Parts: sequence; C-alpha cells; structure tokens
Amino acid sequence: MRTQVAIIGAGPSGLLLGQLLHQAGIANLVIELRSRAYVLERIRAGVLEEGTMRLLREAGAGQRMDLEGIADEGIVLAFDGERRRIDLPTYAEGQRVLVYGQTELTRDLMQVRDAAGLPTYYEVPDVAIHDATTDHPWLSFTLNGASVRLDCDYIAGCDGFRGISRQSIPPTARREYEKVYPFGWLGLLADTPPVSREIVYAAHERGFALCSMRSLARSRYYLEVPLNETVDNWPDQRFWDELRRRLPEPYASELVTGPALEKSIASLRSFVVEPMQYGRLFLVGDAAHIVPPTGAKGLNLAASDVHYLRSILAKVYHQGRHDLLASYSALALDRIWKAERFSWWMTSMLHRLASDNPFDARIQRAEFDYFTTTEEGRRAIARNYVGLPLRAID
Ligand code: FAS
Ligand code: PHB
Repeated sequence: MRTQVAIIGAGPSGLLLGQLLHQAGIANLVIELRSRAYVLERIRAGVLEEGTMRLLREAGAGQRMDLEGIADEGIVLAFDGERRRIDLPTYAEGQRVLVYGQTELTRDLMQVRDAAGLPTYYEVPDVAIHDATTDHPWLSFTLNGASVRLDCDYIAGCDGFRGISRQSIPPTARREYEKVYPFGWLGLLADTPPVSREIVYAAHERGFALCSMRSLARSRYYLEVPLNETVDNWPDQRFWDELRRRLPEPYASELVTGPALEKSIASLRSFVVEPMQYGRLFLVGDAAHIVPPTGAKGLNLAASDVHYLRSILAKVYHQGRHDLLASYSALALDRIWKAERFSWWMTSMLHRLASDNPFDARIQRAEFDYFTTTEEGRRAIARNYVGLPLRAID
C-alpha cells in the first residue's frame, strides 16, 4: 500500500488533518487503534476557539457545530463565593468561544471523511513506524489478519498521549517537560439544564468546581478531587451535594440535579515534548503535549498543530518548499508553550487542594482579584481564553 501522508490516530487531530490534507489534494490514510464507537464514547473537551471553528468549517465539518454549538461571550470566575464575569468580546477584540462537545465534532469529522471515501482503518492494534529518518518512511500493521506495509512520504503521529508515535522517537532525540498536579477532575454528564449559560470556574476552600454544558438540556460539571479518589466513592447525590457547596449563589440554589449519564476521573498534567518532529514523523496534538483542562486548551492546541502541519505540507507538495519542514516544531511550540502557561496559571489560581499553606491561598486570592478587577488582567484572561493568534506560513 502507498499514500502521501500516513496518519496514526482517528481522534480530532488525525481526522481534522486528514480532511484538510485531502482538500489540499494530498492523499492520506488514517489508522486507528480503537473502534469508532470507542473513540466516540470518550467524553472530553467542550470549548472551541474561533481558530478551531474556522478549521472545522474549512474541513467541511462545521455545519452542525454552527447550528448546535452554543456561543459563549463570557466566562465567570468565582472565588469563595464572589463572582466576576469576564466579557470576552470586550477584552479579546470581539472574539468569543463556542461550546460544542468533542464527541460531536469527532462524529462530524468521521462523517465528512466517510463521505469523501477516504481510507480509514479502525481496530488496528499493532501499527509500527519504520525508517522515519529516511526519505522513505513506512508503517507496518495487521489488517484483516494480513501483515501490511504502508509506504508514505510523511507520518503524522496523531495518536494521543499514550500512543506509539512519541515513544518511537529515541529518548536521546527528544526532551520531555512535565508537571503532574496532585489532584484530578471528577466529571459528570447529566441531562439537566445547565446552571449557568456561561462557563463557571469556581475556586472554593473545599476545592475547585466547573460548570459547563453540551447543550441547553445537557450539563457537564467537574469537581477537583484528591488523586486517590475513585468514581465508586461518588454516588450521584454526593456529587451534587458537593458541587452545590462549592458554587456561589445563585448557582447553588438554582442547580438542577439528575441521574449521571457518565462519571469519570481525569488526572491533570502539563506535558510537552521537544522537538515535535523526528525525520519525516510529525507529532500532532496530545501525542506532543497535554494541558490541564482548566484553560480549555487541549483540543484547540491539537487544531493549531493541524493548522501548521497542513500549511507546511501543502507548500511542500505544491511549491516544493521542503525548507519549511524543519520549521514545524518551532512554529507549533511557540503557541503551545503560551497555552501551557495559561492552563498552568488558571489551574494554580483556582485549585485549593494542592497546598494547605495559608500564604498560598492568599496569593491565589490576590491573583484572582488582580486579574478580574483590572483592565489589563481581564484582557490577559480573555485573550488567552479565546486563543492566541494562529500564524500564517509565508
Ligand atoms: P486523542 O487522544 O483524542 O486521539 C488519539 C487517537 O489515537 C485515539 O482515538 C486513540 O485511540 C488513537 N491511538 C492511540 N494509540 C494508537 C495506536 N498505537 N495506533 C493507532 N491509533 C492510536 N481538552 C479540552 O480542551 N477540554 C477538556 O475539558 C478536556 N477534557 C479531557 C478529558 C480527558 C479524560 C482527556 C484524556 C482529555 C481531555 N481534553 C480536554 C483534551 C482532549 O480533548 C485532547 O486535547 C484531544 O482529545 C486531542 O486530540 P488528539 O490529539 O486527536 O488525541
Ligand atoms: C467542558 O465543557 O468539558 C469544559 C469546559 C471548559 C473547560 C474544561 C472543560 O475549561
């Protein structure tokens, strides 16, 4: 078998890249470890930056997003019961965000890929990368019981944090930067009306809480929990009672509860690998970086990597600009590290279980007060939350 770009992973990174490469006339093939159903069952991100929305529309996968997505013009930050709203268009040059679940956008990307008849192989358990540092890289995997060799020009490692792509780069050829947070997020999905039309980030001495949604009839909530917690320790009623304790008014009184459709605990880490390429292998999305979800950046950073890699590969194939290949990592990492900073900062300011030192709590309160009551502070939050600009490739 042969293609121009071999894509490992059918999450948002792999599917969005595949669609945009196809539209640039670049042949590609996607190989996915899991089944379609498994990929779609994972409840993850919920907030899209305008840059991500533009890429999804360009990929032909934006119709349902534009119809069903919920535009958010503000976010609410609360600290021990005091609420402050940041108006995004006012402080971020007219920009806003859209709440639209990652599950839905992945479904949309799967549909446009199927409609284009592009080759996608699910439930492929043993893909391996070969000769990435030569001009003729290739993949091996098993398909329908037969061993397959896929020759290609380039490989996009879109296989997430636990994929094989990053691990296939020799340790001597990569540097990893990591911070693991001493708490996790217990998430709950319920068919209840969201307690707030805008996303609420609430810091409380009992721990952080977040109020989001998937639609005006489906809510998504999170609680900061110690790392040793398990979902079994959290029957629905305990979750709702704890959430209510951590929310400011009027949310605490107005909270509508109901049976959980899904409950899960996610660990929180900041992680970046440098460089994001090795020969003709390019790492994209969670394969290269992870952020704590407090800044709603994870999925959006995957989209910005796709923007840079697609732009470079289109110029390589259509203008012979092979010189650009070496610039992918630096271009992507500039925006990634700024999003890592913002996600780390939001997490450090709003999560209280990491430290029992009263000084730390006072510093968190001072951060909250400074950044939510000054023009420059609000501008800093809004501009980072809507997403820093994506650079054009000359
Ligand atoms: P993904 O992990 O989504 O996709 C990688 C794909 O590669 C998967 O389908 C996987 O099965 C496949 N794969 C793995 N190994 C493979 C192999 N060996 N061969 C072939 N395929 C392989 N981001 C936010 O912005 N907000 C959030 O609230 C948020 N919540 C999250 C909660 C959880 C529990 C997790 C894990 C992540 C969360 N994220 C959130 C981040 C998340 O949305 C990612 O940023 C996003 O999924 C990145 O997409 P991909 O890079 O495509 O990686
Ligand atoms: C979500 O809706 O899942 C969500 C929203 C904002 C975040 C993280 C997660 O910062």
